[in-house]
Amino acid sequence: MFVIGERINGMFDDVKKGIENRDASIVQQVAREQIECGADALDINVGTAKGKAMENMLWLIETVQEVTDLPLCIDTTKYDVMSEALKACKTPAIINSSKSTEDELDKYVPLAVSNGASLIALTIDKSGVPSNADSRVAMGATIVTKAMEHGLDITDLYIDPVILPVNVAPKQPVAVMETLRQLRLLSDPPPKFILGLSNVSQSCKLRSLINSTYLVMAISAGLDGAIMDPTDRELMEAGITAELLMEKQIYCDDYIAAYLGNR
Ligand code: THG
Repeated sequence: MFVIGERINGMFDDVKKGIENRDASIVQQVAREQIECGADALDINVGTAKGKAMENMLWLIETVQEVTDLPLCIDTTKYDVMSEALKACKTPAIINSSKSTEDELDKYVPLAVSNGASLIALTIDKSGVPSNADSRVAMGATIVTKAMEHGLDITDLYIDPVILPVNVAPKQPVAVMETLRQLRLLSDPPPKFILGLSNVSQSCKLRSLINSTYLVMAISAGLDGAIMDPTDRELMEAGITAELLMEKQIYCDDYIAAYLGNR
């Protein structure tokens, strides 16, 4: 399971304050916690913090890189911010993200190639997130085609079929799983599949339960990883156990410790 820690996001009050006050210790503490709990990469998103997005992003990257050399997953919709952020990353980064319109893919795939970065491409086009699996699968095909056309190694490509909150979009969790099942068969080797997992439970009660149940279901449909909260211990353990049962790990009594120790 590829775990991208979601917590360095200005959407969270502590990180937002950290960015606005240029308080490195808050941000670095959140980074360390996620790494100790098993994050493989860290999402970096300035959210709605006051100030210029470019300056906030470059400060966040510099601050986080003082405590880790894990890959950073640069989460911005602004191309100029993305482009500068990639130059600031010491470890090959993950671009989060491109939509699947041809004009966006024609910009972001070459940006990934020239920076040695990986790319997350969303199944979103001009009309937004599709309501069904078929449109998502069609966009997935466009993404894979564009990656090949511009010479991006398929192992550096992540497709995100985009999950929405179950309380307002009840058909989406099933549609996303159907998309995962179909898109896995599209190429050999397949690209990797990830989700912004916590979207599924936004504004719901029992968030952690919904997140971990859906993580397990999505893993069984072919999910490889998620942008998620690694400090939620039960969530991590559910995901690791799902991978054990999908035969991605050999059983031993201490399989959770073995997983966390062997990353
Ligand atoms: N796909 C990709 N990237 C993404 C997303 C995605 N990046 C952002 C987001 N979606 C994933 N990250 C989060 C981070 C936080 C929350 C949801 C998704 C979240 N935050 C609380 C809320 O909104 O209620 C607010 C903070 C708090 O609890 O204080 O749920 O889908 N590629």
